[in-house]
Amino acid sequence: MRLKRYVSISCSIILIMLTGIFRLARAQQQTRPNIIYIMSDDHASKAISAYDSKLIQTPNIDRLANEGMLFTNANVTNSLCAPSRAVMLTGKYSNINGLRDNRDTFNGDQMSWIKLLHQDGYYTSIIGKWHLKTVPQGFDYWDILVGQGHYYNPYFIKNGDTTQVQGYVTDLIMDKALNRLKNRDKSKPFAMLIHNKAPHRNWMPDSTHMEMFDNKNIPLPETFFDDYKTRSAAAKEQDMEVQNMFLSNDLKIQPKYFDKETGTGGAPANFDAVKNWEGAYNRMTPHQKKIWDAHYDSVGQSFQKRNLKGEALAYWKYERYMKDYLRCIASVDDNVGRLLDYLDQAGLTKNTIVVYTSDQGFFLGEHGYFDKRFMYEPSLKTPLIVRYPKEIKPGSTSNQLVMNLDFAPTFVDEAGLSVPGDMQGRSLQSIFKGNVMNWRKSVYYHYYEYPYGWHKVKKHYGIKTERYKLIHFYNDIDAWELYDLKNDPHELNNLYDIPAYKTVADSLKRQLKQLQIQYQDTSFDASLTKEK
Ligand SMILES: [Ca+2]
Repeated sequence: MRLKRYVSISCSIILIMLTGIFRLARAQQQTRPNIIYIMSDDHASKAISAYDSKLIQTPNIDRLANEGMLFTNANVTNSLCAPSRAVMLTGKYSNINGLRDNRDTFNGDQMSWIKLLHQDGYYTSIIGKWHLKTVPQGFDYWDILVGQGHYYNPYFIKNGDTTQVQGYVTDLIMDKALNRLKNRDKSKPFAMLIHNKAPHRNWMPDSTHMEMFDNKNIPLPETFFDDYKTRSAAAKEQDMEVQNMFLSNDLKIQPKYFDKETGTGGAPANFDAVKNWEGAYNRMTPHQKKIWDAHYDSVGQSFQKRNLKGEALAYWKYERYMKDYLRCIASVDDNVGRLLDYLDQAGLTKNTIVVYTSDQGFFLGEHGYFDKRFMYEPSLKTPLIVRYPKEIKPGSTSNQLVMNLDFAPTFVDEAGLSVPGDMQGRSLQSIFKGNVMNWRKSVYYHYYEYPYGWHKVKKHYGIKTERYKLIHFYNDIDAWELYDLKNDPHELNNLYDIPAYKTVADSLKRQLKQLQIQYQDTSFDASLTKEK
């Protein structure tokens, strides 16, 4: 009798303990954070009012900053679309993940943070621009743009099937993301990547923003008419200048309003700008064209009448470029607002990490440039805002040297998993919580896309510390540049040949060598060879 009771009590205790363990496990499962990673394409920090309110107001992206953390010194490892995406997924530099420039194909068989979360029970999805050529792996659901994607009536590939969808790309991407969030497997935490095409070239606004900025003068950056004095040939020999933008493809002037193109557009020799523009224009439906023409025909007529030359033409191009670029961002911001409203309504705000970033920065006329690629600040730095109420104090700012290399380890860490030893970035969790002890003091950069492709920016690598930046351009040039970022934030004075800075340069060279060893980037050929 006694034994029976003893067994019965013991069983009850074990049952209670097991129930408790199961409950705890389920609670942990439910409290693992959801992750929404929004990445726009070519969105410079200066075009987000939380960073700088001179160009545009972005109240919805600013809301994320007000409720989360704004990073003022987030850097990319290789300022170009596809390489940046490969780094984000793998947490590894281009030399390790194998995608060095836009010609390369991503090896999807390698490990990524999304695969690790998927294997551990996350519902994973990606909507929007993919640009890695191979089929996305590690996603329960993928609905991606074909190639670079189009602003109007783009093609999407949904889990393998291609269809053209009528509408404006930024709205369509968010429509699809919201639809997927509503129809996801709700028993699991989720990780969703929302990748905008906007504000990538050729900057075609939607109908509701075409007149925005019509009566506004866009301030010209103080370095717009740069003479590249003191800098190496690299700064001068690029083909990145706003004054060389295409009238048709970039600035949407119909060919009937000009005799010939007034620039190279930074394009390879066989690129036909007019044909490309006509292709983009003819994607629109008759109704969309009518709205488009009602605005842009008068722009073309005005251009034809004015017969602009020299600096006046360069300034006109800058304003045309910037207005359309900013209008595309206005759509992005509206759609971020739709997402944040949904998260509130669905009760997901508290337990969801929301990231807003870009695949790199972008030149908005600094040094006379557009595009990216250079290790100079406007393209090296990328906007980064993270909201996660459980860890991040609202309205906080971090000026630490963080990188796009850090996304993969951060998401793995936040999901409660061990960060693989071969990921080269670091989890940002300690920074989210306000602890910046032992954070990195320098970042390493390496750009490869030369001489093929666009814009003729020479291959280069370099180191940036909190104070200085040292860059080495190589391949068919052997040129070093050194900047004091504190006294020369616009990077106009190359100090490399100044004797007083030799000690600084030598020290940076030693640190650069260490970073190349740390990131296993020592086997490339930095000699004066013309081939890759
Ligand atoms: Ca990009």
